Amino acid sequence: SSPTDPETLRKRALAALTTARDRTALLTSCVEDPELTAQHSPLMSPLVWDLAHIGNQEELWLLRTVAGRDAMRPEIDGIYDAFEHPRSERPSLPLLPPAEARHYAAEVRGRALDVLESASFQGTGAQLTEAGFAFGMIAQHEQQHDETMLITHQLRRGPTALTAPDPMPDPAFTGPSEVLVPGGPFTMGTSTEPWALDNERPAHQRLVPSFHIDTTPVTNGAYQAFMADGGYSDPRWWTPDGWSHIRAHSIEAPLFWRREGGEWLRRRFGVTELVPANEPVLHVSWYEADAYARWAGRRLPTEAEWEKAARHDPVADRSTRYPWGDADPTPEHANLGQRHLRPAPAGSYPEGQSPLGVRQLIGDVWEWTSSDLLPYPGFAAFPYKEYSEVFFGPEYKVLRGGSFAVDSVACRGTFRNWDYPIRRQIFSGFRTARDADPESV
Ligand code: AVJ
Ligand code: FE
Repeated sequence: SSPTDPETLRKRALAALTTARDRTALLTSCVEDPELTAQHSPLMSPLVWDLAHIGNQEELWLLRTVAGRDAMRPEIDGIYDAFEHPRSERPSLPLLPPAEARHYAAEVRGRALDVLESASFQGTGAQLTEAGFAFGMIAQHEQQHDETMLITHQLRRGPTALTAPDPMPDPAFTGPSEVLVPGGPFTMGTSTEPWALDNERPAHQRLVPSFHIDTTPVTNGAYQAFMADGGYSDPRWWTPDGWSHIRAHSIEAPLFWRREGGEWLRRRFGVTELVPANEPVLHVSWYEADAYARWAGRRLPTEAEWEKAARHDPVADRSTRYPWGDADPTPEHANLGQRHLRPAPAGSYPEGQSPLGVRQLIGDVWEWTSSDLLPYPGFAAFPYKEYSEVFFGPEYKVLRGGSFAVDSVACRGTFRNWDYPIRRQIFSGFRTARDADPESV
């Protein structure tokens, strides 16, 4: 549940910031310095840009805005402003070299922890520090970049730099393939989660008609059936934009897959392996997810359907923070936090299932929804328009539920992620849904 007493929140903020920095340190020390400044993909920043950008955002919000300090290095702000330079151009900027970037981020962190120690989390006019929000926001920002940096590692060529144990397999899942979510209103979004970001707010009622949703994310095995049935060469399954995109780029399989000797292989963090049939499919675009669903005679869930499946407790008739209730995630609930560098087999994590039995809504793979990223009724940009507001509109599709690569501080039933429908270097998968038959309601 969500604590409100200042000392608990202060400890929580310290732990969240420390966890994030440990992960950042690992992601930026497991390769040699030249690998930090290299461009591994035009889709991504050099790792050393993420590192100093993490420090720069922390300086901007915790030192300058919360504590009213002067800029430490005003001349670097432009370089680390994500809106000034597209990712593809960042390698040619005069970036702080690795040692300087580490030093800058560490210096900011030292001062930020002093600010945290003395910050008042209550009082009038302290909207940014209320319940430790600014500190939680900065921990979430760093963790989001830690996921981004893990994507850069996945795109990187050469031998693996990161290893982690595989998820412990649960007994193979044998339950029903879909679950009926009865129609009716539910509470979407939140007004009480202390560190929820602006786009998750406020809580509001949504009427969601009855629908069925897959019990687990769509697996590689199911996706291969779509491929074997000629899914990538049949325009019936694709939106016009999706069809022209896969044709123009000769896309015939998920990213990182390759066919060899009649088998599908994939490259995962520098290692090539057989595609595991029972694992949720990963590295598919919204176009691919949408086409698969149409081929299967189904559709992607709307964002509201996804959140109702993940949060609505039909017995208590209220929305919970997570599918399993209000308790913070543990390793028994979900595959989060880069503990594993892959999704767990479909049907894993029985302790993390929803009251209706839907599994793996949190963790494993980000799930594409059919919805555009739009503000909730009553939305107010906070603390800056560039976090969410500038992205609202039909260009971006919403992803929900988090992946194995996201930390629990940046993952909850209300958390919203978004990307262009062509993107697939992200840790994206999906599940499908369908309208309920009138008789079953
Ligand atoms: C919400 C994941 C789309 O990575 O562009 C990081 C998060 N915002 N720094 C992104 C973010 C500012 C954002 N996503
Ligand atoms: Fe950022």
